[in-house]
Amino acid sequence: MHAWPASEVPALPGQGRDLRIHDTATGGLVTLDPGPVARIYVCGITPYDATHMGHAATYNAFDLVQRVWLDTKRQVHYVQNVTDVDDPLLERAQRDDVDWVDLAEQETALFREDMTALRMLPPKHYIGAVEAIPGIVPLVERLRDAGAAYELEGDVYFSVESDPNFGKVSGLDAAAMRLLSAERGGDPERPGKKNPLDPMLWMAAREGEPSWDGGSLGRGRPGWHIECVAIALDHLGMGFDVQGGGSDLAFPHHEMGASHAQVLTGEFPMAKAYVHAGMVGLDGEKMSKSKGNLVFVSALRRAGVDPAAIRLALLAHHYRSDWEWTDQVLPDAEARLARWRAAVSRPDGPSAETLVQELREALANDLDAPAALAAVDRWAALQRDRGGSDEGAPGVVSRAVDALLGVAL
Ligand code: 5CA
Ligand code: ZN
Repeated sequence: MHAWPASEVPALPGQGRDLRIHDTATGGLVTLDPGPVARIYVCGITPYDATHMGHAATYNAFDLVQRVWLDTKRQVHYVQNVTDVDDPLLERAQRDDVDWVDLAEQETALFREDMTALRMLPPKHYIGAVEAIPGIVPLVERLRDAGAAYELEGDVYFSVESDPNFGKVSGLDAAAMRLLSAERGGDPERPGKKNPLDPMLWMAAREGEPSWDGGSLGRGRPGWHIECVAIALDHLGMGFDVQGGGSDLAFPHHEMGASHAQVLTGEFPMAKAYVHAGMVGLDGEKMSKSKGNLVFVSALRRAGVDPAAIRLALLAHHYRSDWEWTDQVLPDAEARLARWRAAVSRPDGPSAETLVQELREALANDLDAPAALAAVDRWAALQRDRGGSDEGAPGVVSRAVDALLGVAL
């Protein structure tokens, strides 16, 4: 699958600091020390509806991770999937009486447009679940042959008890896991499972649903967690630096993925840091495709909202906090954008040196984007109130805001 074009990332004078970021698995901050090529996997969309502000906020967080790494003069190897076959997608296609392939293609195309407009850096490998099937089948066979998977009425389940480290990513107790499993795509109530939490690895072909050749598994389609494991291991290998997604992916998705990978490779963890963004809500509820309480990036763009303002609206919230999209978020971001643009549209101004340092420190400190915005606000206020004689400083600020925050002034 093709991704979207990369916007240019200006090189800044000097060098940024190593990223310290919150890791869900250890429950604390870790300083990542990637090699010359940092490796990151971010869970992609299930393309049955348009990109909403919650998705955009999550992808914004992982875009910042990359910008921090690029500023430390590393390269970034970024992989993202598209869950282009799964129950919610098939259900929506049926509800709307459209072909599921067309729906997935349309929504993925719209996602690319949104990501391009928001200046999110593209993954090097953008891989659909369907195209990953030839790599998924052998992994499921290996899990089965290792005794970590079992069959139930033709479906193949992973046995969570085969992994001694099961539970270490999310740190949840069994009762909490069971609740979340039911809410987030699992089937804890299904009779015959060894453990209610066991997730499906391969679903046998169902009447009227798409299916693929699964070798010794028979025809069917892949489970959700093994999809991301197969893609991540294929393109990044074990022990990559960050696996990212929204906090709703910590359990079961990232927990199960780590478990699959542990049994397959004997290693834990699959990612050095499990990084989770908070949930964006609207009217007191998590914004979600199934609830329908959505603010779409594409709708705002169509209404003429500057994508840079949308991006600033996202950046105004710390990636780890849960926050609400209110009527005030966008006007605030637009006003800030206007102040910043006025401040950089002069040939000279206050020195940009401290500001670049503040931006770097803020982002390296668990992606503290609100602190980064506050630093630019201070510089812009100084420029407005007193000006400065540093020739070229506004240009440096403009490039720094672009390189580190993805906002084109
Ligand atoms: N395809 C899977 C991941 S492999 C999936 O979760 N797709 S999704 O379309 O439902 O979500 C895409 C990303 O957006 C995930 O990282 C998810 O955690 C995140 N996300 C979904 N809703 C919100 C929300 N309200 N706030 C913040 N992030 C969200
Ligand atoms: Zn995933």
